[in-house]
Amino acid sequence: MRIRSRATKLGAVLALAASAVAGPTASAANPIVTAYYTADPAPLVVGNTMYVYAGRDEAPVGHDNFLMREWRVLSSTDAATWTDHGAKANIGTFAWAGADAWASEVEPGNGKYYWYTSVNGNGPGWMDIGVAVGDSPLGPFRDAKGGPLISDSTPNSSGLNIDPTVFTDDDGQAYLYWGGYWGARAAKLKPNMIELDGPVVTPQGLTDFWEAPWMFKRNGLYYMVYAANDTNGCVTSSSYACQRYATATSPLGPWTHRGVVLDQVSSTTNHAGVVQFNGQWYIVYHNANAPGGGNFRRSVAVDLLHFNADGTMRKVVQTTTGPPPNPSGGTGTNLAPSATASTSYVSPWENLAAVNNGGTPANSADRSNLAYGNWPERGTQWVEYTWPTAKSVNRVSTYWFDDDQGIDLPASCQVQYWTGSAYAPVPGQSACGVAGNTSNTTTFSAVNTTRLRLSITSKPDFSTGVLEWQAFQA
Ligand code: FUB
Repeated sequence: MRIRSRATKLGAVLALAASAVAGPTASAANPIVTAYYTADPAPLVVGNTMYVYAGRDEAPVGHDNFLMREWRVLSSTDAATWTDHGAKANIGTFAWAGADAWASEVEPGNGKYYWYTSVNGNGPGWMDIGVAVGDSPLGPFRDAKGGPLISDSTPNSSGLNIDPTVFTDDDGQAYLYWGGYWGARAAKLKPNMIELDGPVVTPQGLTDFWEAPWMFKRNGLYYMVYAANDTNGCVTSSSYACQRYATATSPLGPWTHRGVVLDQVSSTTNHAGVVQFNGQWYIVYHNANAPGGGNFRRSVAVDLLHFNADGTMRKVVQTTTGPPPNPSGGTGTNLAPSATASTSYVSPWENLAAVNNGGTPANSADRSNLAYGNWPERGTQWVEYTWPTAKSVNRVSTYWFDDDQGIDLPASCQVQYWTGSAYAPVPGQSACGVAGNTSNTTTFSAVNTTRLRLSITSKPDFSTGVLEWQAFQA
């Protein structure tokens, strides 16, 4: 958010129709939508689907301010091709609001979906946080409260009450973070998800926080990604912003700043959300890259996000291609971490733990999350997962190791399962891909088994290796 003057209120209730027709957007590239402009994306995974909730930038060319009146929904089952569901909420959703459908986020709770929005209320002050509720990720959504959840009159609220992010911990406690103008704020939510439970606190350690917080948890560690606009390694001009991040061992902090995860983008504002989908982490953000784009005509992009073994995040590579398709066709649950791995052979200096330690390799030579290799063995070798009880599996994803020395990409591979008396190829399997620098997905008819095996055949004169092997629940 760069505009510091109060935006013009659009007056009484805008009975905005849920404009624009829902339909396939079918983009497998960044930006994911070019038919219109989108901003402030908030991803949410429900079952096999990733939803992205985003505001719509309607500013005409030359209009030097935000013009935003509705929030839209897109969805994907592979994080590459997107379906446009149109506008599912707008300023008219909140009878007490008048303008500025700014950043929002949807959070499940009580079997419903709560859509927390930045919106310009008609009362005193400027921006407020409203909350709508719906019975499904696509709504229909209605005002859940009949007034703002956060406003300028909320004790200890931010200098600019925008950009809500809601995170629900494993114990069911939901936390609201929000804020702009360098003022991050946090509060617990009551189980009804529409009232604060306790005071508004000022989180500590979010170094150079400017706006746009996004909270998530990975391997027991809390992460906060947020926009900063400092010139201490973030941006060269504070008109722009990067995404810094911090981690904490408890949901209200204190936070430890970890660095920049997303550099400056082509729009002045920088707003991102992070989500895990089908075993892969993604960052969803906006830029000005669509034709005719600009600071008030932004567009949503999706790219892969990679973690190091110590939990730090690697800087995002901003692409125009977007991520490769990551099809679901199952629950999306990766069963590999709960399996015991075994192998026909592992080199003493390599590590079988690599295959199911949850690493997200940056390329096939990336040993930062360990590597499994079977040099000097050649021919057919295998790695296997064993579960104490039978699992229903219908998809695997393999990231091959290639050290550019004795270990090379395999000549071929096959997925097999234990039938109870023998190993057999999983039925109906798609090609067992052997490409480097990517995840190779193989789908098959679901098998119910306690043992799944990846049979790997090397090229002549080479051994083989694996950086990560995921097995997904059907
Ligand atoms: O889209 C309006 C504002 O710009 C958002 O609320 C901020 O996060 C920034 O992206």
